[in-house]
Amino acid sequence: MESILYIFLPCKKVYPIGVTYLADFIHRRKPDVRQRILDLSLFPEAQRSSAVRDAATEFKPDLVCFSWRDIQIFSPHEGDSSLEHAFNFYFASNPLKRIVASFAGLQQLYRYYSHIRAALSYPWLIAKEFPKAQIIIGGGAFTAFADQLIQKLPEGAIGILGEGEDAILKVIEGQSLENERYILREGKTIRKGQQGAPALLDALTVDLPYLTSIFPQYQEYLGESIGVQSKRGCPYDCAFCLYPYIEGKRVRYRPPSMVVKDISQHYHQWGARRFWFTDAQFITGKEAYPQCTEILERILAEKLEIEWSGYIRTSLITPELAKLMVRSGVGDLEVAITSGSQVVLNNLHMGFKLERLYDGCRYLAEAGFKGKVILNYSLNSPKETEESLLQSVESYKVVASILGEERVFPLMFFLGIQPNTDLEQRLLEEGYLSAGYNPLMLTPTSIRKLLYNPAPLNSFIAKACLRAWERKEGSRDPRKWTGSLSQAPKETGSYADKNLIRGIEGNSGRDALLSLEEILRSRQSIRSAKDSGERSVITPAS
Ligand code: B12
Ligand code: SF4
Repeated sequence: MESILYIFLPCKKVYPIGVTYLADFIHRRKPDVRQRILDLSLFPEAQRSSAVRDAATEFKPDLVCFSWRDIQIFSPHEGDSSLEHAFNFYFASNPLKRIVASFAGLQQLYRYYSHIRAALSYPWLIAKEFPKAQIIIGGGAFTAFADQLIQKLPEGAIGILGEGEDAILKVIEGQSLENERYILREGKTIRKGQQGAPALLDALTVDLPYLTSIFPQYQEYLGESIGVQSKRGCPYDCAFCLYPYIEGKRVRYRPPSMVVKDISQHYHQWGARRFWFTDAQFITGKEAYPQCTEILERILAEKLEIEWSGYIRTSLITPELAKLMVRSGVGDLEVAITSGSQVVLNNLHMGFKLERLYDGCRYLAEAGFKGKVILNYSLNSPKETEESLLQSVESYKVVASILGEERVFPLMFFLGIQPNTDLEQRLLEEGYLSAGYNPLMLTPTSIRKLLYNPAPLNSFIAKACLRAWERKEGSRDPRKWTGSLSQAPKETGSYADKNLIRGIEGNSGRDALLSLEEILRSRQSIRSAKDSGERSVITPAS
């Protein structure tokens, strides 16, 4: 095979790092293979089919590699209006609000299904109009929903779960895919392969001038946050998380020199100043300290004045790392505290102690950290009680007292049930989910289940959230979110994960926690008044 066209399927604009790594990898091994990257997100919806057709006609690819990053639109967090509509629909006491929410929900469902239908139409277009081209498809969303999506793709399209470098190379060389995580549909039969040894990342580095030449749309990302991967894999077992399924549990490191070379090339050649370590987890454990330390030291040594961020286990931050993080330009951070109750955390196999998380925040504060922190809470996780909810409110207060209230933004991020996670397995066993359910099939009943917020605590958690969101309606928090995560610093609302910005600007998570505390305290005092009433009735007789 002599030519590959990579098509990044449309999603909210985000640097298509996966396809850039794939193209780079192939170029190093097969420099004669012609390659081109097409990012469909950058086209208006109506022009996407012609963009695919034109690129395929002009480029004449032997292989078309589709990269499907996101599907999720019913996000379980308050940065996304779909959660608010869903909560209004299920829990609002005002019937008018329920009706309005049901219309908004229908619109969202329509958008959700059209998004999937449109994304599927591009592989079908290639299959019909360019039948000689082999189709391969991969990416985060494809990996998450491979079993469902393969049924909807043209027969013969090869699906790859997780990393794609070796698989694409094998397809080009005509080698067997038996040792890769492939999925293939032949009529009604599905065939799957299992990955042998995952690729080592010791030679992975990006040749930016080459990339620039095959990705003419790169200019759209000048000034945006650029993704850089420093390792693959996560050894933890957090029950709701799909990342170890996607990347594997074994951590594979890229040499720090190569990671920083990537950053430095983007810095000098594209003028990039904001970076996101796309690792499932930047600090995967104590074993990762040498690599993380060297990356940050090299950023400093090369005088790269950047702002960076990523998913970071605050519980693993040491005083030394905190200093290096701050000096090398760490920006705003998103910290998944999940719950303020150690019992809930242990039940989710989170693998960290709250005290260590607080220590990490303390070290950051001592090192002069000036960024903001989004503190993600997954209220109503399994084993949640009224008491543990109050502990979550307390934990926010602890973090706010360490870092300063003006820096800490709690965000309600309910557990979303994803396929191939431990949580999904548990809920199937408990009968909460029924075997054979389709995670892509959204109905009012399934949405209610997949945004995990079960009875009996659900209604007053929802009440607290709705109360907070209503209060904030139309209001905007004066504090701007401008850290490293922002994609366009001049605008507001430009956090790299633009979906979260709503929650930050309104700081409504704080209100939701405080409302929850109010509701819980009043329930407690009603209960104790009732108890003492009962006791005073009993006492005279006894
Ligand atoms: C880092 C990250 C982010 C960062 C991105 C920062 C940045 N500037 O890049 C932030 C925090 C902004 C983010 C946001 C969101 N994310 Co995110 N994110 C990730 C994460 C952890 C890594 C993605 C990544 O860049 N990896 C590194 C690159 C090199 O890998 P890659 O792109 O996946 O490509 C590799 C493979 O997928 C494969 N591959 C890719 N394409 C192709 C094509 C072919 C043909 C082949 C063979 C292989 C192949 O090979 C590549 C190289 O090995 C993944 C989870 C994970 N561990 O993968 C979730 C993930 C991709 N995100 C996800 C989602 C849903 C989102 C959000 C929509 C969440 C939300 N609702 O708010 C938002 C919005 C994203 C957007 N479009 O704006 C989901 C997607 C699955 C789904 N349910 O649809 C994932 C899988 C997490 C999850 N929930 O399980 N995200
Ligand atoms: S939540 Fe983070 S630490 Fe836990 S398994 Fe997922 S990536 Fe790893």
